[in-house]
Amino acid sequence: MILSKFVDELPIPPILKPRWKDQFYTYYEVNMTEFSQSLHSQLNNSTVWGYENGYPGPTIEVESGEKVFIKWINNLPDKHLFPIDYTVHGAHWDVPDVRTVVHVHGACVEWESDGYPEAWFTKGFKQVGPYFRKQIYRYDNCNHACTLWYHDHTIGITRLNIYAGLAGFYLIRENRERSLNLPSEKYEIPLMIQDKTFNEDGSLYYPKQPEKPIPELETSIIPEFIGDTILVNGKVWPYLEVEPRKYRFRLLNASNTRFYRIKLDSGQFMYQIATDGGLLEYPIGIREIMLAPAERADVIIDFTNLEGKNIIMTNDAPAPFPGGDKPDPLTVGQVMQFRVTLPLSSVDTSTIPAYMVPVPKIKEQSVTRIRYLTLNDNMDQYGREWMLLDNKPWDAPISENPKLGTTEIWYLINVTDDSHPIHLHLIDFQILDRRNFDVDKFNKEKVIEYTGPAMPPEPQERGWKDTVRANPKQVTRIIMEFGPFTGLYIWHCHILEHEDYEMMRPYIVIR
Ligand SMILES: [Cu+2]
Repeated sequence: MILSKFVDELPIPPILKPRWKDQFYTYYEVNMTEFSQSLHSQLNNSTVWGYENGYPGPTIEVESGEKVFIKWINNLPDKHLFPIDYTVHGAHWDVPDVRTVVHVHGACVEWESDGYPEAWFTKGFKQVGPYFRKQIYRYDNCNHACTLWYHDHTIGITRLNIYAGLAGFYLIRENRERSLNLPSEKYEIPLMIQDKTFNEDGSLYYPKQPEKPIPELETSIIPEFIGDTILVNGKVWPYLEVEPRKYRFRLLNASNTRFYRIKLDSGQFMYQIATDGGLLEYPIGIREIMLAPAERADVIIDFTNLEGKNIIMTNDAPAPFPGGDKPDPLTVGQVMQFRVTLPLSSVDTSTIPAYMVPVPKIKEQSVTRIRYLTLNDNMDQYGREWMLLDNKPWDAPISENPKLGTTEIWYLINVTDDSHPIHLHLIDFQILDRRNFDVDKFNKEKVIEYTGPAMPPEPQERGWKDTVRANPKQVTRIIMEFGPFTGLYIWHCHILEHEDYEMMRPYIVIR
């Protein structure tokens, strides 16, 4: 079934209203429910899951430093929308099918409120996972202004819960950013990009088995999910009417596996102003931007003098990345359309500033510990791909235990053929460099022999990051200071099919 492109308007998720707000703190309640929603006007409504009856969920907007409490409430039915593989870690027969736990991606947050994958809970908190600590999460929002997002993180079924619709934006604001006079209010729009596949009846499709089925299993996890349709903010190939002026877009790749290399078919520049962790030192003009799952980029697009033009946001990243097929330019090679059809409602006084905020480089001399961590590709007892971090499964004893306030460098040694977006909870890091190395020699002798020079991060990555593309046959080095909280966090690949099986590890920040 081929759906027409650019026939539905881009939805913009509403801003969530707090239940309580005073000078000391803010309190929200967020319900997770199942409902039906139109994802394209030529499709029957689809059954989805969402926060506050919306997919994507409502946007949560907070100030930097604001104390926020959120009660995440599971009001989902007992039956899952998608087939569960009970051989996957944490998703065995002994736990209920429908479990949830919410993680604010990129949040500086105490561990008990971070959404640890084994801190899941069911409807009415009737059953909870072994690491469940509290019903009401506390967020200190110690980040600077940035684009974060909240999403499900339940052990063994994250890929299914997010695919069902459990994701939304979480924006942190700050006067430092307001003073820059960037495009704001209705000229500031979040764009959550995802890929999905539909059944004829309009329901969402998620495979029960990989392309080469596993005969012993009724349902098996797949090595990656690649959808044949692109959605932005929960609409298939939407359009957005814009005024001939500057806009700020907060781009988020919330797909299971698909990477996007985004361009405008007008060939014009986008001005990137922020990375995962907030503003860059200065805007950079770019013609394309790469976004792996969970990566964000804030860009300003200037539609001035483009009255009457239609501009398509395109994608030419192979899927899976980088070894997969190039996207069909007529379908998944397109993301959405901008129509410069609205009259200019007032003079555009917003600016693209020459300088934004300091982004001090973390000094390599301050490092107290270096860790060498491999990204591995193994095979399980069914002959399936079994991707690991540091060659250890989720359940192996904790091996990464940084001390509070110390700085470490992690060498992400990728011996696989895929690019893996590696995400650390709690902290933001900086990318030092990437470097090709001899994989065969490493596999045999466990020594890194570089085969090329160290390559600095791309200009679009030279800010605070919480997710980094660790490319195949490269060593990617990141540097970070651990804090301000101690406790149990995780690091993982953000390809959801990898994270569920089982490219995810706990780490602990100790005193
Ligand atoms: Cu991965």
